[in-house]
Amino acid sequence: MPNKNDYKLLYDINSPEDIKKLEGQDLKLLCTEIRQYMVDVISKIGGHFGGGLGAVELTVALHKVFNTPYDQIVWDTGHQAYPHKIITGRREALKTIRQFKGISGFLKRSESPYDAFGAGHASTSISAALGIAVASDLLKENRKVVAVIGDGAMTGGMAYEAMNNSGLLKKNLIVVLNDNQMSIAPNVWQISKYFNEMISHPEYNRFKGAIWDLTGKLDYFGDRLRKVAARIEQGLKAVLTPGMLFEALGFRYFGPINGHNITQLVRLFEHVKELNGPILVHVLTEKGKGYKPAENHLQRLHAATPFDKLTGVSLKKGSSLPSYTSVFGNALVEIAKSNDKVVGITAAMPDGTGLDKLQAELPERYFDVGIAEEHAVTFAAGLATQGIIPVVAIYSTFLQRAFDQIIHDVALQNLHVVFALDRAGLVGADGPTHHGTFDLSYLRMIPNIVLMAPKDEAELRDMLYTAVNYKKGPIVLRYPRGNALGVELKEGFNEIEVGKAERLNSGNDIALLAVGSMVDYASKAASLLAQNGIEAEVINMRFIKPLDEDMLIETAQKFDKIVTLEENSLTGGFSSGVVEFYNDNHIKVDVLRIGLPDKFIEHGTQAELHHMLGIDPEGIVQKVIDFLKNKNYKNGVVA
Ligand SMILES: Cc1ncc(C[n+]2csc(CCOP(=O)(O)OP(=O)(O)O)c2C)c(N)n1
Repeated sequence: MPNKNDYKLLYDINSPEDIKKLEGQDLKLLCTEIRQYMVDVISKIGGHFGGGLGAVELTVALHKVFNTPYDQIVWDTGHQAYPHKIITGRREALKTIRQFKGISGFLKRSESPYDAFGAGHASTSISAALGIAVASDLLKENRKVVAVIGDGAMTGGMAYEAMNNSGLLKKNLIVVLNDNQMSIAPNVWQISKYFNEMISHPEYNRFKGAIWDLTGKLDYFGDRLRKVAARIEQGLKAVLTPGMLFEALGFRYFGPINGHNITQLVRLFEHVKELNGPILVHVLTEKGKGYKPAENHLQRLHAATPFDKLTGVSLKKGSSLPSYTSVFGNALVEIAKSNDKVVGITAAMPDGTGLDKLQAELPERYFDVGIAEEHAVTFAAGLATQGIIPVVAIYSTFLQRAFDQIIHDVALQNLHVVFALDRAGLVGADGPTHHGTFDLSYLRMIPNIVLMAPKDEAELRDMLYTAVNYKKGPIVLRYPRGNALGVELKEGFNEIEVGKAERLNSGNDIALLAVGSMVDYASKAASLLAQNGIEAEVINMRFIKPLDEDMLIETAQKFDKIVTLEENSLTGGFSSGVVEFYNDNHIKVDVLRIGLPDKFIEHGTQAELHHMLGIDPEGIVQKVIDFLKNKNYKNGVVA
């Protein structure tokens, strides 16, 4: 952890007010110390890293020039905001970032008045900032509003919807494009190619000297920019700089600017702060800047587990268990090799979803569409109309973006699209913006959809195979973040009968009907209950839709009390389906629903959260014992 004596300035910076007094070399030193502090802390506890390192000067310059928190900075996605947290009163709290009861890894309005808008999912900043700018106008305030958006987030369509609207409304809004040419993986943003072509254009190059003076080499900002700006006004800029696209959308374009030159950034922001209308400042930065191991890392240490400060090498011991993600990625490659109709689609998460394996083995059947989940789904629907079998691999939380596309473009036309939802359930340190706790609810209500969850990695393989061969319509499998159970993986695949549950062990006192990750917990709970003399029957329901109705009827005939278990919101999820079925068929049975309450759940490790919510084996045992004693329950909690 950091030693205060190693720092000259940082420990005197307790709010942006303290930065306003700094100039020249002190600002540079502060930037160096912020990086040093990030390395000191994040090497110990892990966290998002590369994006923040690249945004240090940008962050310091914005807080120096703008009157935050009255003026509002809206960060996109939020993983790059660690420097912002450090200089807005959360230097010490950074040591708790992403930990249970610690500060959030993203922006959070309830955490600080400096967090103008919550973030976690990408491409929201311009829309939110425009809303704030319009409100400022309506309320006759004179706030400055700045959105900071990465080039990765610029692959999300919402950014363009917001820019189009900004051009129309002509409010005072500054968008800073933080362009490091990286998403998590190398970015697929086509416009950056256009920038590069423009920058290497001979006409542009003739003026490059002047622009370069402004952006990199000379530490002043003044007449020269005004001269360039004058040219812009004369309409020449469109052919001389890469800003044409933004100009067409109604923005005045400034850039490209060297995003690591603090002096120039400060001067530029002081200048554009006084201008009216939508402004776009294009800042070139380097992800991982200032920390060699991050600069050299393939993904610029976008997110890191604790690591050795000198080498950047992770200190996390590799697990002997495979992750669900890697089992999925390998299975998809195997299946795709034997079925040439199968393709994989990711929305900017090749490694996170395991699709990097398909990319390596069958690149022509791999598609990274950018941070564009809505497009990914409708793109898949188009493919499916032609008999291609798209496997759309998206985290549960990010698929929320594509709700209408799933209904309107896929399910309504009953197209055979396979959805592989990674990170379903509680994801841990990323917290409420990233928990995948709603998919069973938001998918179960959609006609034509088959919805399933494997109990372990062997079943995941078979479910993927089943889904690819299903052909009758949309089919979804959802599986958790993290390590699988370590069960044996046999060669080849078995098709699972759609809508068929599996009884794992018989018992006489109570039935535990579980889906996905909760099947293992239910089995463990059953063993613990056995030690208390309670015989629990455990059923792996496998399908949330269609439910195995025969199994539900049989179970209700055998037991007075039934427990459902799911790692999803109890509102509208698996248990809702079970209760609806019993109610609609006039079957009287007492059902205890164990799952997630109707609220947003904070961050912490998965184990800490499971324990807090009483959905780990011990918590389940307690609930079952209370249930058998006829205690009243409400939403899985004793009333
Ligand atoms: C809707 C959505 N999809 C996927 C992600 C996962 N994700 C987090 S950061 C990131 C890359 C963002 O790249 P960029 O905006 O350029 O920021 P940088 O990390 O380069 O600073 C992605 C894909 C997300 N946060 N939101």
